[in-house]
Amino acid sequence: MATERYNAREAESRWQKVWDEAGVFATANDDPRPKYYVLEMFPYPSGRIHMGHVRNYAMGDVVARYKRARGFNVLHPMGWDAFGMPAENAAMQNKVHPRDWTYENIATMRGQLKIMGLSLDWAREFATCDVEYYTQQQRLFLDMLEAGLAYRKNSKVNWDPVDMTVLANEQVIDGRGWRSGAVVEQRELTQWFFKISEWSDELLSALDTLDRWPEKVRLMQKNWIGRSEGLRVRFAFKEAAPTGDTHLEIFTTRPDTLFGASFMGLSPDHPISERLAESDPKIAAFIEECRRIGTSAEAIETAEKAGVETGLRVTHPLDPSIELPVYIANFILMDYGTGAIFGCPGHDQRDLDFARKYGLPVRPVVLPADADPESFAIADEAYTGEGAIFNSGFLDGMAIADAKDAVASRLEAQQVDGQPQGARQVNYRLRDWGISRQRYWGCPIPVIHCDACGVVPVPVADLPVKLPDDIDFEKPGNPLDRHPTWRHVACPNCGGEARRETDTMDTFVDSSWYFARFTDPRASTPTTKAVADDWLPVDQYIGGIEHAILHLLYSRFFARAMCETGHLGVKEPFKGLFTQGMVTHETYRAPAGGWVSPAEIRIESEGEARKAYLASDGTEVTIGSVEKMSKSKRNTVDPTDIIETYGADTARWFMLSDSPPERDVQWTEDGVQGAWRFMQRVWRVVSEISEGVAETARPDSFGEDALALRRVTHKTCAAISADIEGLAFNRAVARLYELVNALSKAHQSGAAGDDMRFAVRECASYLVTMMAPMAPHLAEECWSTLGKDGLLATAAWPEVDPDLLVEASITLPVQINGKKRADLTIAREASKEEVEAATLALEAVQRALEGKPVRKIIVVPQRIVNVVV
Ligand code: ANZ
Ligand code: ZN
Repeated sequence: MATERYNAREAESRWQKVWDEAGVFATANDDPRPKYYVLEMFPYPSGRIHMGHVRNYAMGDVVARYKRARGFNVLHPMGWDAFGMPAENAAMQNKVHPRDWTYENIATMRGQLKIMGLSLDWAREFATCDVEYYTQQQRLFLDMLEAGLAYRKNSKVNWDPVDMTVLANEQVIDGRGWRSGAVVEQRELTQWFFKISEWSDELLSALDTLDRWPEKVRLMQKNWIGRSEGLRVRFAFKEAAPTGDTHLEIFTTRPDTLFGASFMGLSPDHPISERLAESDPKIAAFIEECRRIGTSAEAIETAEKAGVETGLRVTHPLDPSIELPVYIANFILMDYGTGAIFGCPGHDQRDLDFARKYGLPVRPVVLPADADPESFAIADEAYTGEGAIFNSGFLDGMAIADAKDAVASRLEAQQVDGQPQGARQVNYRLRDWGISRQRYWGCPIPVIHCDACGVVPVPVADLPVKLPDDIDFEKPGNPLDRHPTWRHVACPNCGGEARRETDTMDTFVDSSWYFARFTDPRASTPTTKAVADDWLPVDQYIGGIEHAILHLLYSRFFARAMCETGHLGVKEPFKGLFTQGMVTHETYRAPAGGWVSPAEIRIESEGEARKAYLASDGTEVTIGSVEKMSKSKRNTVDPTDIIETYGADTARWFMLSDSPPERDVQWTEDGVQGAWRFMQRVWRVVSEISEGVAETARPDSFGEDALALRRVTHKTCAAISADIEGLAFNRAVARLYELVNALSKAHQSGAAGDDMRFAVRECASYLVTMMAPMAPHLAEECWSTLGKDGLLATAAWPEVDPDLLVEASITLPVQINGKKRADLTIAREASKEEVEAATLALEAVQRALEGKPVRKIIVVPQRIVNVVV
């Protein structure tokens, strides 16, 4: 029985064509079956897909195919996150239009995805740079503008001097632009914002409902939103400030430490600081220096604490005999709280650093449980732990929480200038989302500036505001600004001369609602609300942890904004979230030190040792550490090469097999070959069975061997179903290896008889059905070889016979006087008498009884045996 080798390349393209022509992955919105929406984070069309994509999409495809087999109407779409800087950089470097560069990349990558055999509804594909898509995004913007969710304000911005654009705080990493790496500067500009702070509290509290999200992602979002409960306190100035203020208002989360205050601090951007600078050159110079460093949270964390005295003084609100000096300090942000603080060096590290530098008193007011109040002192580290309040008058002896409350109540009741001196307040770290970008390749913000009318929204009937095609990339900065005609338009309101907004939207906007657009991608409105509400939330979203904060938070905001503006009725876009690990590979270094790519080397095993040589000239190269695949280390493997050599199924299989999906997976040549050999083995076993084992009707009874095989088959099926539901793909794969072993053993035992023939055929058909989500082409080929009807891609998931899951024997714990002494394995159907007899016959029981007479044996059927002596 000579079986030919499985020719993956030939079979894969053949089945892809069959699926395509039969339209098996097209999804109808009016399908009556229950819905299931599975989505992988859509790719940026950078040029070619990488192994991370293969892993991500292989996982999503397993879920999609499995759910389809389980009778769901599955939505599994694909698109392109297509606006952004790289297209403009390519335009500048290679003189190619960003649009052409982008669409060419999309065409290449679409082709690469197609050879992976993903069960996608390609009819729903779109790119965010498609005019149809960004038209609808402009419409959403106009609705948000009307609802007060989009607004314009003057603000300090992070300016990337290389990319010549504004960056969101989140795009500044360690004081540098996330893309260019240039040191970010502060500039004052008028910018567009989305009012994400509208839902700070809800975005936080609703995290509790997202029980199918990784805990760490929820925690990251929680910290990002950064809710803190505190108190605003008004400190009276001894003499009014030059701004005329008689009080300095601060925000604190630690009112319990108020008696530990030793100075007041103002942000360099505080109005009082700015006024003082007008007449005090020293203060002016200090503020100037702070601006140079920047006031981003990152800059402030890293800079040495520094300040300058103002000469102003305030009185302590709880003890008028205490006076405190007012400093301007570089670590206080203007856009948090009130831009002013009281400094408590004993219990805040920044304040302590500051106090040490300027010789200010350090007075501890929280006493750790085991410390002595007489001798407890603060050295280099502020004490931020629990304890009892001391050195604090009426607060002495209180716990922190009680003291916070006591101070708040006292200051709320205390009046100054006819106003309460304290007011409880909840603060959030989350800032509104600045979306203005001074770039060409993005969605134009649809407003017009008119000298007479101000900011005028573009009327919906005039949409889209299309990007001009003729564009000059020779100079840095925003090409839309320099375009000779594009920006000049008539005011929609008064008809006078006016100018278009030349800012485009942050590309995070594009990816904040694409999941909703997929539900009806050709609609002439952003969504068809009823359709979107049927499909959303996405049941399973899969992507990288790098999007844990921004993309997911912005999407959650957008869903709420779209609810507010009538485009959606679902507030949480992603019910289930899974973040997959990365794909890693060994690194290789040439003698001269440069990185060498895996494609350029050959590995030889010499005994235990592995050595690597340049394929071109045999020079030995050093095998380095295993790292995330990256262009910089040149340790990438091109998915297309792998697929051409081994086939898509092998690549998919290996990606799913080796590690739990949330962990990193190391790509190795051996691993891929192992996966390939397994594909061949499955093909061989299934072909042999299809030729050598006749189709048999279900017999009335089964012999022991046939029954054993059927038990394995059905148990495996139940277990794999649970694995896939739990996204434990590697475990599902491991079970398939075992099932093939069992099948092949049963088949080779040569056991004949209808019962065995039936069991073997059943096992083979279950096997290929269960392999289909991971290795769909091979499974389809096997299905057809087995002579099955129709396409496996549309076949139902196999049924599990519950009777076959029941163990023939059962193991019961045996207790003697309530203490566990032994295990009893016995036939599940054994009678009470049989169980009693077998228990007493156990050697461990005999030993434990030490010859004592047994008073009673209690048998709880299928649970436990208790022997009483
Ligand atoms: C006194 C104090 C004593 C503070 C103490 C802390 C510890 P979170 O929890 O992150 O909200 N703060 C207030 N406004 C600030 C600003 N604009 N820039 C920099 N720091 C500011 O932080 C609130 C705490 O950060 C506040 O509580 C305040 O210092 C400081 F033992 O007040 B605290
Ligand atoms: Zn006008």
